[in-house]
Amino acid sequence: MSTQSAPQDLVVLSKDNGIAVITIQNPPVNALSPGVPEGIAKAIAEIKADSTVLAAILIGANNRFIAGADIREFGKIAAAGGKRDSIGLNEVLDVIENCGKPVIAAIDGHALGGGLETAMACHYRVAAATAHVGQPECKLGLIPGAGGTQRLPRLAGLAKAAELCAFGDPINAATALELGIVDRVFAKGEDLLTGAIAFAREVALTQPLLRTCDKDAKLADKPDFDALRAAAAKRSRNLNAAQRAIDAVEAASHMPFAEGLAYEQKLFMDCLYSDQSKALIHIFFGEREVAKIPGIDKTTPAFTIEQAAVIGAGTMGGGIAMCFANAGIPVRVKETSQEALDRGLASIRKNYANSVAKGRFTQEAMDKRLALITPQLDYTGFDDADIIIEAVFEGMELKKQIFREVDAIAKAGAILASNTSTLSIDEIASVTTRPEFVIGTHFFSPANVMKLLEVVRGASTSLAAINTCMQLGKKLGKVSVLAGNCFGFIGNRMFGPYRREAQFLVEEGASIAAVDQVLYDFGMAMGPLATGDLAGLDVGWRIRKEVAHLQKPGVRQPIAEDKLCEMGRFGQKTGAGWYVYDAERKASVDPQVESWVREWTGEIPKREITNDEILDRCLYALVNEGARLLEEGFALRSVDIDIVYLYGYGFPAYRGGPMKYADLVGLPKVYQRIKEFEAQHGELWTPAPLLEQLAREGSTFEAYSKRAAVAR
Ligand code: 3H9
Repeated sequence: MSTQSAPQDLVVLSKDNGIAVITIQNPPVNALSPGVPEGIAKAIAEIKADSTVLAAILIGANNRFIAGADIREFGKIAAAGGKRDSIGLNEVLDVIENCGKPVIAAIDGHALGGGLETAMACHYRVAAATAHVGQPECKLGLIPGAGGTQRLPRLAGLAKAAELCAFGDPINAATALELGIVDRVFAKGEDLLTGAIAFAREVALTQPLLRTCDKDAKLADKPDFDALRAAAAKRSRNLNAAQRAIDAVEAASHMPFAEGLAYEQKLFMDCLYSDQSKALIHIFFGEREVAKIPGIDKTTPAFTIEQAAVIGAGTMGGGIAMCFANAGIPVRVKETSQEALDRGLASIRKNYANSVAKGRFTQEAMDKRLALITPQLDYTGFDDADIIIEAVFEGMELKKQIFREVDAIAKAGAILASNTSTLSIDEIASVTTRPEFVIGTHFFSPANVMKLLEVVRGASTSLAAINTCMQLGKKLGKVSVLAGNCFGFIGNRMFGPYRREAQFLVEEGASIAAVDQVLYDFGMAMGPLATGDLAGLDVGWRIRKEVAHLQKPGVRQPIAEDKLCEMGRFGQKTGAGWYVYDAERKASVDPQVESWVREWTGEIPKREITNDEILDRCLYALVNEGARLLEEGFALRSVDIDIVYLYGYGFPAYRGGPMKYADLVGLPKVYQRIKEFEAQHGELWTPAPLLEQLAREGSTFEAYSKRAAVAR
């Protein structure tokens, strides 16, 4: 056997008995970074020239095929006006397809994006049973840019190709086989390379050599592309890439391959230059970055959570208990009365039963999950728990009382966590004998659904406790973000000014529906007032009463929500809040509310308010507070704030989160607008010093975060 390495050993070529093996070894995911396409092209040239080689296998090292283009390169390519450090992937795929000898892609792990495109340019594809393939580019605001929209329809048909490119979800090997994307799947335990070599001899060397670009049979069946575009618009609201991906697949239905490829390339480049793609790539890396905490590395201990306990079986407590049960972790749930306990358990059961009815999991799985939840009225077994999470309503005295009690019974090393959404972890920790094990684990409602876990570190919280909770979040299927201990932490501290402005706008004459619609059209999952109704207006009302002594006299406060709460209008749960709700919780505008607001705020002059003002006031209130949080160190990086808003507050991923959005708008512009608001509305709009500084420097929050990380 002979072995030869291509540039930097990213691609290794070996030959054995007439079969060449090209191995990509670019850890961790074998992305097509500069050097890899060149290495493949060089290996193919060598195979072509070597008359002893009859066929070639293309495989990835470490049981991974290719995770796609190197996403880190896209920013550089966009900034350089399309210039790349590497040869274009299309050129290399052309070389593979026209090799003249069969090339077989052997897929293990993932063949995603450019990875699947590379595989499709090969003459055959074989896969391990555990492999996945997909065109996830739209999740990065892109479309496939190396023939994916042209070759995939030729293998899987136009409709399936459009769906795979526009939704971006990977499929497993069995489905890929069914669709014709792969030609053979090996059973678990079979060696992929051995199987691929056998396939080469048995099939590839006995059949005429066919290129994917020539396979036109499946293009005859044309789906309704407009219906596909409508479905994509419903599933991925405002996502340009999903629409353009379908346009490109549609092109395959009426353009020759080369023309379709050129059309795809044009759309790909348009997407690459778009803000949506910059935002989504920021989110891709951000999701991974938030797990990186200065001071925590592989040597930092993390305790295994095998037993959990939750205090409170209300909406939050019940949801948190479900998170543990869903992850297979036994959990005790304590309430103070049988009635509250029964209510909490009934709600958990109903929730699970809904999931079974919708086919999300089986009755058997539901029974298993329920069996992991132990309802109780006392602290029995709490001394065995590795983590105890308090999830009672927002009242400092009650929380302190509970922490005194659990401190007395919890075992040494157990984590004592509070699900508080605003209150001081340090003050709570102060009543315990183990502040290093006291931490905030702020779940978002509904806790069993929302992906965010805000982990809040107190002044004394140990790195081990933080590490444990960050890892626990992962185990519970959450994205964990570390926040510092300030009022409202990251999410709710920013949410306050955001919702304050939404209310002020109504008090100044904007309609309730207009405020919500503008933010919804921007891409938020819900408008700010409707969100208040969903979460319960009483939650904020209770918190405002708790912290009333901290309010600065003479500074304007919103009035309407307190008044609505005094009337018993807490939102969806009472059938009325900003809106009125029918039995199915469908909202309608209640014209009375706007006239009440006019009455309650008679001294505030009413005026026409533009949609631009609604948007800027709500979003820049978020940004200004985010800038303070960043400067004060309560958020580690601007992307941490973005991820909190994405997974906790329904901020659209294609806007990148509030801080990335501001970076993309341009901080000088954001700063100018905030100065205008300051002139009109006073000190609530004083620009954050960091925003002022970065605007002056023409910099961004992202650049500041990178500088700060280097300095740490
Ligand atoms: C594309 O291909 C366009 C084409 O049409 C071609 C056009 C010309 N690039 O997720 P993990 C990093 S677009 C660069 O934790 P897992 C990741 O940041 C691309 N880096 O592992 C992380 O770094 P760090 C289409 C990448 O095992 C580390 O690798 N492809 C890339 O949980 C480990 O990642 C995609 O969108 C990349 N392509 O999951 C696939 N991928 O350690 C994107 C990962 O510093 N990737 N990294 O934090 C994935 O979905 C997952 O990484 C994967 C593995 C499922 C593959």
